[in-house]
Amino acid sequence: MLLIDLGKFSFPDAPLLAAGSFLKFRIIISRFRYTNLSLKQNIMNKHFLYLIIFPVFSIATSFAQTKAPAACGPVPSENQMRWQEMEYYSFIHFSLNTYTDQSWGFGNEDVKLFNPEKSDCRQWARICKEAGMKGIIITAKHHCGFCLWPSKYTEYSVKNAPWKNGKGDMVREMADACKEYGLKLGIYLSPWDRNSKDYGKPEYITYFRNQLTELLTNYGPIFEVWFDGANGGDGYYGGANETRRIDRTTYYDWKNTYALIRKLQPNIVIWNDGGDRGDLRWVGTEAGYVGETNWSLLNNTGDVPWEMLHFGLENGNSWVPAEVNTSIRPEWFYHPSEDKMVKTVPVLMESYYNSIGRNGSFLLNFPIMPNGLIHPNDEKSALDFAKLVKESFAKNLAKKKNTEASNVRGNAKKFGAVMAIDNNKDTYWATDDTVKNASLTIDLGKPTLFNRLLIQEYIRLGQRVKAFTLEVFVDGAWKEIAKATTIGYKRILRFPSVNASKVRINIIDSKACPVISNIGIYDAPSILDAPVILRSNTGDILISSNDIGPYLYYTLDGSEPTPKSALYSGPIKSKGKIEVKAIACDPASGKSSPVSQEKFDISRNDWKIVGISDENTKFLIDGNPNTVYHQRDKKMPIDLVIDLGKTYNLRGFKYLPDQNRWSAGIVTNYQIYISENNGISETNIDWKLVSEGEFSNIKNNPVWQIKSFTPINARYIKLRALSNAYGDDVAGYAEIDVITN
Ligand code: FUL
Repeated sequence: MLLIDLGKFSFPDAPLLAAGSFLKFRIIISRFRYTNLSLKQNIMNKHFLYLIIFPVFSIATSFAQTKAPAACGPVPSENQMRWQEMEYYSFIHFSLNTYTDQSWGFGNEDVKLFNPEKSDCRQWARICKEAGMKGIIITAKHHCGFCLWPSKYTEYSVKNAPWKNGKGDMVREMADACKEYGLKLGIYLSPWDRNSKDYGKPEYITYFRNQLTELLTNYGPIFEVWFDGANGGDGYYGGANETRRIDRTTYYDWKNTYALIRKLQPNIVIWNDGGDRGDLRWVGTEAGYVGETNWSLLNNTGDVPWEMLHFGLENGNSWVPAEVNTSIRPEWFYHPSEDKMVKTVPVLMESYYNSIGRNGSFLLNFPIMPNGLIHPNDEKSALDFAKLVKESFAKNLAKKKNTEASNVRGNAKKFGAVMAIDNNKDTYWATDDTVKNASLTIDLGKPTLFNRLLIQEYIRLGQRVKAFTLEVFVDGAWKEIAKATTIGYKRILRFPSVNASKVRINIIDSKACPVISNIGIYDAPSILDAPVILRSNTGDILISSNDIGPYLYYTLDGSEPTPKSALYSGPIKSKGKIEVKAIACDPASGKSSPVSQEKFDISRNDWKIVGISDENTKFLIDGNPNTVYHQRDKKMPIDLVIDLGKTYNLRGFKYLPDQNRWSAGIVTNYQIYISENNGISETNIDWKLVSEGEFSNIKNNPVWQIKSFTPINARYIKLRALSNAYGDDVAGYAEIDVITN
């Protein structure tokens, strides 16, 4: 038998095919073994055999090495793939709540309230299109049960509203506008219906499916259906006015409901934060971000705790990617009080990087005003945000640059490093099967400024990468500037601008050989908003910026800061009165932000909240506007007494109300008392009223409230809350401060 020296051939991954080929060759060669031939003839035959075997073998092995990698774990369906590539789309929240200033309707709100005299779905579609979105999901029915389309199965719909004399159909108008603007249409249909008399009974499931059938049959292709997780509780329920609880995992019989949906709309994706696993998952927060580590996997059965929603499940057995939903305002429905609370471009940009930039999609909500339009503030923010995204990713600096990889699958051209920068989403750089640790280097040709890395896996073969680093070549040496975990469909890393001639991406851990379909290097404009200046109760001055990259410069003597001023590198110790001014500067362009400025009075280090043992009182004076202390255990008027630690000559008082989305206890009417008395017992402090009145417009504009009074010596102050913006017995404080003479 003729044995072939396998050492002459390289089988880097010992692929099965090659092993199989080897067996076949042994069989062929055995057949050529003629024992009765002369030695010369045998030698000739042997040479002849090598001549045949070499080419055949080479073809076989190279075929083995250039086969695409096998899928790693679950992969997306075509519907999920199509959805993932949409990346950015909108929610529209519009219902009777819009007219009652509520978040959730009870189900008994009068249909006659619905009369959007200027309603224009084309305005919504135009804004979404101009904002770069690819679709719109409309709240066809929210929890109150009111239907934006004339459903055959209920009277609680637009057909009984004054709008268009009951002849209107908002879902139809939305569908037509989407078509006109080239957007896809999605439907939000609340499973919970606080109007329906049947909610909680088996009959409701028929009603729910009938409505789904109407929506998924009459309005053309629907890309996504959205089933809210809020299910059951109190409600009107046809006049019963009671609490109805359901088991959201079983009540809706999702299995059969899903079958109906897929029959009616085969190309749809199902979002469900309730029962059976849908095609997409919630990320566990409505604040607009998903975990830095984000696997597009979950298990297809079992509970999904918060961590799984937020980070996915590395070894999950089902492809369930993340959709990041948030509203452009604090609330989902329109409230006039939020007209000045529309998210700014830096805040939206943050959500962009923490959703699309973290392997998720971005679902941004527009609340519709009672007149039926999107508010101009919301439009402006969304369009300015779109402009910045466009500018940030306008020019891929890696395009057409020389690229090489430490390993290329089978040394095959079609898996070469260049496939990651060829702007073709269907080609990719891949390594041999055993190589899970590999680098790709892009030579930019000359020192080039950049601050963003965009990287994508070819997820049709599963999500693989567990960790990677980014190095840059500066001044003749490699320097690591970023380290991250998962990639998935798309990952964007932000870092301060660097001026480097080469970029190296190191995949340092992967579930299987990495398969990278796209890499981009960008120089995004810095977001140069005036920095935020805070002082903690220990006196530390903290300066922060909305972007990763700009340098922060400050002064403490009231002078204007410039890039020659002190560079902020961490908390600055301070005592007593101080004025801080700061700017953010982009080192690359040299541009500066507007100046921000804060005046701080005495340090609050020695302050004590008198008579309250709750440790959350620290939030009153921690210098952080986002932390709040609420007094909830007393009836109005509610007193808050502070011992300043020693006597000061006071001339004013400052109050910052709760800044959070579900703000509570915004004090509207107040009295301020002071006392010089050193007695700590609340009863023997001898109080003097120094200021009283209202914090006007505080609910609509919850900024610092400053009240001055005639200077007076005092060690104790008392803020008496007489009423709050909601008429209940809560007093909330983000910060309290005093002004000394
Ligand atoms: C939540 C709902 O309860 C809100 O009202 C809103 O519709 C949001 C998108 O989902 O869970």
